[in-house]
Amino acid sequence: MTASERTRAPDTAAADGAPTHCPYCALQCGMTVGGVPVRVTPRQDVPANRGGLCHKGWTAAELLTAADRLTTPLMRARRDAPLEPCTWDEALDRIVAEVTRLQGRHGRDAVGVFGGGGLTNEKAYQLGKFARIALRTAQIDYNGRFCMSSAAAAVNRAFGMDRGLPMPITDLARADAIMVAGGNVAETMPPFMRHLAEMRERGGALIVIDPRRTVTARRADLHLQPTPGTDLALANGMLHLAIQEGLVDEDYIRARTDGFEQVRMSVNAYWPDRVERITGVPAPQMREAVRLLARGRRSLILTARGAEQHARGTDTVTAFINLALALGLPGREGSGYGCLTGQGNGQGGREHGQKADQLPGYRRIDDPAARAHVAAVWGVDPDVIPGPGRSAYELLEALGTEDGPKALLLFGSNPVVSAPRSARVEERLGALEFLAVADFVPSETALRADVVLPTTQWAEESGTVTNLEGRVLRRRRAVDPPPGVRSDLEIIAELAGRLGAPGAWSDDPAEVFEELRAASAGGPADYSGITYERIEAEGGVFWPCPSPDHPGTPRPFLDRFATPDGRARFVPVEHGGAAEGTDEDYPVHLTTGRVLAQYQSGAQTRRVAPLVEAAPEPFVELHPDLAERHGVTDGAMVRVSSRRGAAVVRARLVESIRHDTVFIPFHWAGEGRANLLTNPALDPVSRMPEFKVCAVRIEPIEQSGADQ
Ligand SMILES: Nc1nc2c(c(=O)[nH]1)N[C@H]1C(S)=C(S)[C@@H](COP(=O)(O)OP(=O)(O)OC[C@H]3O[C@@H](n4cnc5c(=O)[nH]c(N)nc54)[C@H](O)[C@@H]3O)O[C@H]1N2
Ligand SMILES: Nc1nc2c(c(=O)[nH]1)N[C@H]1C(S)=C(S)[C@@H](COP(=O)(O)OP(=O)(O)OC[C@H]3O[C@@H](n4cnc5c(=O)[nH]c(N)nc54)[C@H](O)[C@@H]3O)O[C@H]1N2
Ligand code: SF4
Ligand SMILES: [Mo]
Repeated sequence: MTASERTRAPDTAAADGAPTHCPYCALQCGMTVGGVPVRVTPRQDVPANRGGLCHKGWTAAELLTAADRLTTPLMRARRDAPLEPCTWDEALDRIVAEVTRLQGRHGRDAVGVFGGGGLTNEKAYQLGKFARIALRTAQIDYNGRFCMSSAAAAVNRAFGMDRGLPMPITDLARADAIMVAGGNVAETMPPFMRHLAEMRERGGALIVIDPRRTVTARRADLHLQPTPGTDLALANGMLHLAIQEGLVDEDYIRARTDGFEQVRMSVNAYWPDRVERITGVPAPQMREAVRLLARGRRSLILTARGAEQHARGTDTVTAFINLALALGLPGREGSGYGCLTGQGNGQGGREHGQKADQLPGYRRIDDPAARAHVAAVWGVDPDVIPGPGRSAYELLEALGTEDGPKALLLFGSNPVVSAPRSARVEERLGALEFLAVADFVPSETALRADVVLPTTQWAEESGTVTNLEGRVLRRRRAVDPPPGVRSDLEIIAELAGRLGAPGAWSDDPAEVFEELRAASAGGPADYSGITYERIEAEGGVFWPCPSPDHPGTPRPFLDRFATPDGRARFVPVEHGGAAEGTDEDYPVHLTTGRVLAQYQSGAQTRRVAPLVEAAPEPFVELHPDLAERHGVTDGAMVRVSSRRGAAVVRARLVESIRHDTVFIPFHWAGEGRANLLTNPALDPVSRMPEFKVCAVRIEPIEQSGADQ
C-alpha cells in the first residue's frame, strides 16, 4: 500500500477544512482548504498574509480540478510515437530500463535530474539523495538557479549564510525606510504590500528601483527608474554619495565588517554625473534615496529578480549589500539587507541538495566533512557521492551532447517556457534519448516526454516549505487526490527500490523529514531541532534550529555574521553593463517579468478560468514615443526579435516604462514566449542567466510580413 492510499482522510479534521499554505509564491499565505466543492479561505493567524490572499490564492482550488489534470501515466513507444496511457508498472519499468541502458553504455552521468523550488523540503531532499546515491549522477540542478541564485551567492560571500529575509516579515512595518530594488511586490506578492503600507502609515519611506513605474512604484515615496542592467552602478553611486555626505557608520564598519577601504576607493569613480549618465537616474533622486535610507536606524534594502537576474547579478547584489553595510544596517534588529525569494519553497528548495554543488543543510558537496556526515545518514560510503555537476542552464544545454546526459528526469519545472533561449532548450530536450516528467498537468515540457508520471499536488499531500522569512511551515493534506496519481515521494521511493539503491526510501513525508533533520544537523541550514509538532505548535520555526530545545533563529545576524570570524565582508564590484548592449539592428532593451494573475511558466495558472480572464495572453509593454517611432499602435500585433529568435505579441502602450525599454511577461507558451528572445549569458559565480536584459528590435507585423 502506498502513502496516498494509506492516508485517505485529510490530516486535520476541522469543519471548514485543513489549515495549509498557498500552492504558489514564497509568501506562502496561510489558507484553509476544504469543503464540497473545495474552497479556499485565508487564515488570519499567519503573519505573512494576516487574512489576505491575491487573486491566484483565492482561485487556487480550481487547480485541483483542472480539466486536463493528469490521472494516469503516459508513455510513448518511440520518440516519434504519440503519448498513450499505460500502467504505473509499465512507466516505472521503462524509466529503470532506460536509466540502466544509458548508464551502462555511457556512465553514471548519462542521466540527469532537474528539480524545482516549488517542491517541498522533503521532496527536494529526496530528489537530491536519489540523484547522488540511486542514480549516482553528478548531473542534478533545479530551476532555483534561474531565481535567486545571484542573491544567494552574494549573501554567502558577505554574511556567510544565505537566508532570504534575515528577520520576521513583521519587522518591516516598523522600518524607517525600505528600498526595493527590482521587485514588483504589488503584483508578485500582493499581501506583502500590507507590511509596506503599515510602514508608510507610521512615517516610513518606500523607495522602489524599477525601469517601469509599476503598481509598486506608484505606491512609493520615491521611484528611481534606471535602464535595465545598471543597478550595480546605481548602488555604487549611492554609496559614493553616502560617503560624500558623511552618512556612513564608521563605528559599525570598524566593529562588524572587513574590507571597507577597498570599496571606499572603488566607488570614488562613481560620481553622480557619471552614474546619472550610465543609469538615467537623476543625481538628486539618488541623493534623496541615500538620505531616506540613512535618516533612521531601521532601514532595509531588499532585492528581487529585477536586480538579480543578470550576468552580473551576484556583483549587483553585492553592491547593494556594500551600501547596506556602509550605512550600518545588517545585523541590527529590523534593518539590513534581504532577498525576496520567489517560489513556494524557494528558500527550502535551495538548502537540501537539489543544487549541483550542494548537500542537505546547505552543505557544500566538495567539503569532505559534509560528505562524510551526509554519507553516514544515507548509509553509504562517502566515495559513492559524486562531485558537483552542471548548473541549470549548462545542464539543459548539454542534454544529448557527446559528454552530456542522454536521459533527463524532471520534477517541478517547465523549462520549455521558463528557461532562457527556450528554442535552444527545446532542441536539446529533443536530442535526448529519454525524457521523463512528473507533473499533475500536461505542461509544455511534459508533452515532450517519453514517460509522464501523474502526481499529487499541494492540497492533496503534506510536507514542509520554508517561506521567504526562513520560517519552516507545514503544508497539510486537505483533500483526497484523484485515483491513479502518486506523490513525488512515492515515485522516488519506487524508482530507488527498482534501481537497487542503498539506504532507506520512505514515501511518508514525516519520515523523510526526520531523515532530513539528521542530514542537515550541523550544516548552515540546520533543521535538526525542527519537528512537525513544533511547527504546528509554534506557527512555524525559523532555521537554523540546531536542537529540540533551541527556539529557532528569527534574526540570525544580531550578534555575529555567519562568516568564520563573525564579521561581514565588503567586496569591491565594478559596473560592466548588460552582456548584450543595444546597437543599430537591436536598438531597444527588453526586460521580462511577471503579471499578477499568472504564475511562472503558466502551467498552473493558464488552467484557472478567472486568471485566464484577467491575463489572457502575452503582450509587450512599450512607451507611446517608442511605439510611434516604430509605427506600432496600441493593440496591434508586433514582432519582437533578438539575436536568438522572434516572438509575436500584442502591443500595450504605457507611459509608465522608460523610452529605451520594452517589457514582456514570460508566462505563456507558443509564439508569444518571452524566452524565445532572452540571453543565456551566465553570471560567473551564480550561473544565473540574464533574463532581465537583452537587445531587441520591434516591428509591426504587417510591415515585416510584407518584407518577406
Ligand atoms: N503573480 C506572480 N507572482 C509571483 C510569480 C509569478 O510568476 N507571478 N513568481 C514568483 C517567483 S518564483 C518570483 S522569483 C518572484 C519574482 O518577483 P519580482 O522580482 O517582483 O518579479 P519580476 O516581475 O520578475 O521582476 C520585478 C521587477 O523588476 C523590474 N526590472 C526589470 N529589469 C530590471 C533591472 O535591470 N533593474 C531593476 N531594478 N529592476 C528591473 C521589472 O520591471 C519588474 O517590475 O515572484 C513570485 N511571485
Ligand atoms: N524570461 C524570464 N524567464 C524566467 C523568469 C523571468 O523573470 N523572466 N524567472 C525565472 C524564475 S525566477 C523562475 S522561479 C522560473 C520558474 O519557471 P518553472 O521552473 O517553469 O516554474 P513553474 O511554471 O512553476 O513550473 C513548475 C512545473 O512543475 C509542476 N509542479 C508544481 N509543483 C509540483 C510538485 O510538487 N511536483 C511535481 N512533480 N510537479 C510540480 C507545475 O505544474 C509546473 O508544470 O522561471 C524563470 N524564467
Ligand atoms: S501572494 Fe503568493 S502565497 Fe499569497 S495568495 Fe498570492 S500567490 Fe499565494
Ligand atoms: Mo523565481
